[in-house]
Order: sequence, then C-alpha cells, then structure tokens
Amino acid sequence: MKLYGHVTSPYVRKVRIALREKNIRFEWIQESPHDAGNHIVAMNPLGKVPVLETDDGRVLFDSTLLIEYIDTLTPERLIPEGDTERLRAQLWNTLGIGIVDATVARLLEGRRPPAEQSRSFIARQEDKIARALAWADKAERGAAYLVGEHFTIADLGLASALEYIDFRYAHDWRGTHPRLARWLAGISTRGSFAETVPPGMEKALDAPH
Ligand SMILES: N[C@@H](CCC(=O)N[C@@H](CS)C(=O)NCC(=O)O)C(=O)O
Repeated sequence: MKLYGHVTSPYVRKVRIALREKNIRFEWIQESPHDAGNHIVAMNPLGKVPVLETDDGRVLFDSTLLIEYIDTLTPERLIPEGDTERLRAQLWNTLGIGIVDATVARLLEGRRPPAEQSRSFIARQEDKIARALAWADKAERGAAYLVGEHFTIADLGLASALEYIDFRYAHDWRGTHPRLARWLAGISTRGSFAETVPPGMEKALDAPH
C-alpha cells in the first residue's frame, strides 16, 4: 500500500505509528498538499493528507479512517473490540485529535502576516489545549496504558498529540501535569514513536521542560 503525506504532519505521523505498531510494510510518498503539482487533490477532494492507496486500488483519506482500516489488517487490535473499551479508547483519541487540531490552527494563525493575525483566535486555541491537558491529567489512571493492559488507539492518539505540542507549541506543560508527563515518557520510548520523529522534533522532545 502507499501512504501519501509530508513528514511534519501529525495526522500522517499517527498513521505511520499505526503501521509500525502492526508491522505492516508500505511505500511512503512524501507529498504535501501545498506542493505545486501534488497528487493529493486528485485523490482527496478535501486536499488533505494523509491519503492511503490500498493494495487493491482503493483510495482512503483521513487519519482516523486510515487507522480503522489498517487495524483490520492484523489480529492484534489498536482499537479495542469491546464496546465499552472502544468508546473509552476513542474518547482519548478524540481528545488527542482536538489537541492537534487546536495546535495546527494556532500555528497557522501565527504564520499569517502579523497585521492579519487574531490574538483572540490564538488564545482560544491555547485555552482548548490547556483544558484538554488538565482533563487528561485528571482522567489518567497512573498505569502504563490509558485503557486496558495494552497499547491502544488511546495511547497512540494522546501521546502523538502531546509530542506535537512539544514540536509546535513548546511550553512547560509537564511542570503542571507531572502524571501525564510520566505516562508520555513511557509511550515515547516505543519504536513506533522513536522511529517516526520528524526532523526538528528531536530537539523539542529533548529540551528541558
Ligand atoms: N482530519 C484530517 C486532518 C488532515 C489535515 O488537516 N492534514 C493537513 C496536514 S497536517 C493538511 O493536509 N492540510 C492541507 C489543507 O488543509 O489544505 C485527518 O485526520 O487526516
């Protein structure tokens, strides 16, 4: 199968982590929807990455759907099969998606010409991230994994979101959320995380917090 998307996209990274966790081989076509002449809009009318082309020629888009598809390809599931556990795990993943969405929105607003930037829009995104961190720190139960006894979509979604904060909105969230920081330190050592760190992110992760 072929995965389309650029290396710094947090949504693309989630899919790469899922593929690595499940030891699924794939060809990675490093294209951004912002590149001139890119193939993304021809495959995804929304013009976003990640996009996946399956071995039987289907084209799928959106990281959440791609992980759902990838999860069906091997028996060990990232998305728990029981209704209650799946709902709990997907709630954590949804929190992670919201953190990434807010961090991306904040980043893009900050890249507009200074005179066009909205300070209140940026503050709203920062408030969302702060509330999500507080929610996660309170709800986290102090175990290696957020749901059940294994690594799931909950861990993938939240840990990749927290590392994305370090990459694009570096601030001392660990000082105020030590439990969450401890949990993340464990997840970050996984091969799937260590091997998918985008260039420039290593420094952010190693920086003192
Ligand atoms: N909900 C989508 C979001 C994907 C997304 O926003 N990707 C960004 C890259 S980080 C993108 O392609 N942006 C281009 C655009 O919005 O025009 C997913 O989970 O895959």
